[in-house]
Amino acid sequence: MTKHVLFTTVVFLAAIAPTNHVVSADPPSPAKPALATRDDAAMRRWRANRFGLFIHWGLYAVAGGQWQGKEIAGAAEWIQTYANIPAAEYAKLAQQFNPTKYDPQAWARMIRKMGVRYVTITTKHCEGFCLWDSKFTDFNIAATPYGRDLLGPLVKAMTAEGVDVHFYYSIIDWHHPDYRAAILSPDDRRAFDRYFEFMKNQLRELLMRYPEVGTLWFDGQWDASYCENPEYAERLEAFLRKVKPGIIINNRIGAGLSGNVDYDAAGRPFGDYNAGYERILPHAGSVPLYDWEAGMTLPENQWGYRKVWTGHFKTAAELAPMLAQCASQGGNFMINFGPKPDGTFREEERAVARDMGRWMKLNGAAIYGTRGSTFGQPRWGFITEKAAAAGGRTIYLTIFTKPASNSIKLAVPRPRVRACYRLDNPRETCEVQEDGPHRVAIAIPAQLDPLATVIALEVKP
Ligand code: JFZ
Repeated sequence: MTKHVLFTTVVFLAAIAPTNHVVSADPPSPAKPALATRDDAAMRRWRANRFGLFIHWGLYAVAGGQWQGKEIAGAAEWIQTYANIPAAEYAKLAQQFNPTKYDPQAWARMIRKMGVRYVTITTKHCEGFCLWDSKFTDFNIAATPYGRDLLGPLVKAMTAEGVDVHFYYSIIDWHHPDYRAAILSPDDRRAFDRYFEFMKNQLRELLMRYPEVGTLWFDGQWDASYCENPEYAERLEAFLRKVKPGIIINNRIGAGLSGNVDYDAAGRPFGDYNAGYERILPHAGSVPLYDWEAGMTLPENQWGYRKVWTGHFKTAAELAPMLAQCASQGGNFMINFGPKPDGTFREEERAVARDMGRWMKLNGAAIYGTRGSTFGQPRWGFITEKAAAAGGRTIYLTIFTKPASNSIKLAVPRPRVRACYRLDNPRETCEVQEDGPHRVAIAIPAQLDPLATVIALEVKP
């Protein structure tokens, strides 16, 4: 009887224990991050997707980085702040937001062909404008000449193409009358409490209305009102997990300033993954302790649409190595596009979509569903691994810089090698020679892909 009660209790506790905070005792490796790593199906899918597209779209796209004929320095999606635009003045941009060329099917096709497996779209950025016709504010897409929901058709089209949708939501809101950057009086407290209810209502609305969406990406957590009162973050996270069990949330829901992993009062990290790698990757070869994702802009720091790009912007030649590096360190990589106000993408972005897509179509197996490698960081590129269908594993060697020796040495005994071939043309095998009892030397093909060539090495168990 006692045994039975104990058993029932254990089963019951296991059933109610949050699956999202399983702390592993194993030493960290890119294959198995050590901290608070979920291993349920949704999180495994999130992780296997590896390559995402961030989309920043809102009224700032109408301004395009210019105000009253002047180029405003700083990130285009922050123009309201940088140009000191009064909220009422800024809100008039809604009368000009009319993306008549918005074609969610065309977006979804381009995005699927680009090889990305998920899209994170700004449902509401700091400006407070909502891309869906929210019941809880009139400052939304319904009040524009366009007049109808932008998110629903996107979720439908992406889902039809097999691309997941994640929702970005800013805690900062420069439009809502109850938002406070700091709580300095009891009135501020009451206002911010009302704003907090508004956020909860909007997030519940989003999760109920678009049930396909299972990941929330928070931002704008650094104002004192929110980050100096971490009980808001704790309450918000608990609320969301109740509204949608199994939901995946980035750590910027947390109250910390840095965007890096922060802990709640019980010592658990906020959220399920670290979204703090912003336009920066972890040091090559290091092992982040947590599921993570890096976000990368094409120009230096522009997320929303800016008409005039000056200076350098990244092309696939820089982005492909970043993607491969992220995968080799067990993280996701998300490239950012800022659509134009008419609903189309600028040529520089379409070129990135085409070039990444061409490479991913041939070499995606080296990215999707892989884990980081335990071989350490080589000089010539990046390594990922995956369990092989025939047992054992496949090691993907993504070569960006061809070594002068024309060969790659790897600590694998020759008898363990089952097959070695180039991933973009598996019939073209690569010669593998014994290079000592514990090492092979792999011959690098003569003709390399202009972006990167992947050698797949299948190793028996
Ligand atoms: C924020 C936003 O301000 C920006 O507009 C954009 O949406 C981006 C994705 O997120 O900017 C940040 C947030 C966090 C860091 C840097 C920029 N950070 O942690 O280094």
